[in-house]
Amino acid sequence: MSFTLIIGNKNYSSWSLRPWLLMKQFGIEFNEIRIPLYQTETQSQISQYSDSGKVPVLIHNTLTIWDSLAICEYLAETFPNLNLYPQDKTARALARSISAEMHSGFQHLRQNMPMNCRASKPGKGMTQEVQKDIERITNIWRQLRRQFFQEGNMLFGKFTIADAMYAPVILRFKTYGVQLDSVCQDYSGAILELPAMQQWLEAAENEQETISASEIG
Ligand SMILES: N[C@@H](CCC(=O)N[C@@H](CS)C(=O)NCC(=O)O)C(=O)O
Repeated sequence: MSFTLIIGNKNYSSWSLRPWLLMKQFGIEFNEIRIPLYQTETQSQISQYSDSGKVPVLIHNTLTIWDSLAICEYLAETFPNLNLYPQDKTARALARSISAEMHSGFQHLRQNMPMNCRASKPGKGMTQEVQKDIERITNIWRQLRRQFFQEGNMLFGKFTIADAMYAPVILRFKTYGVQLDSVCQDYSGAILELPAMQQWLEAAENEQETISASEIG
């Protein structure tokens, strides 16, 4: 099987991190093509792979799949034995719900605290609406950690698509110094310690491009 994942800058591309981390965590091998975003040639480069004009894009043999959640779900179906979503149907429904909620929501957080792995801007970007987004996210984490703590240190015990979907938020919380309680801190710490996350952060550190819209504050 041949997979190629097209991603954006590791420092900024929150959507790219999701399938990238998922594939690394489950040992699904892929070729990586990185396209720096918002440069003159970005759109023509992305259009070689997808008409969506956006990354991530996954090429699997002759099939093109775009949009981070669609890619994750496609991989879950392609590797049913790996349990990319929890095996239990009830847990899987929950994992799908929170993944979809992340995919379509939390606009205030996204807008005011753009992912910028290299930066440290404690206190920047906080508004009442952002605070509400953070409260919703941390409530989800607390509830799941209570429910699944015996099975491991990820949201559903073992690493699943849900953790991949929330990984960029953990990087945002780190950059903007969002204060977390001990449960959420432990969960964030466990994600940040994953070798694949460390690898992503190291690569982000070494990138040269900057995107001014993400350098707010
Ligand atoms: N909902 C899409 C969003 C993808 C997206 O917005 N990607 C951004 C980078 S993080 C992008 O490609 N931007 C390039 C552009 O708009 O020119 C997904 O989940 O993949």
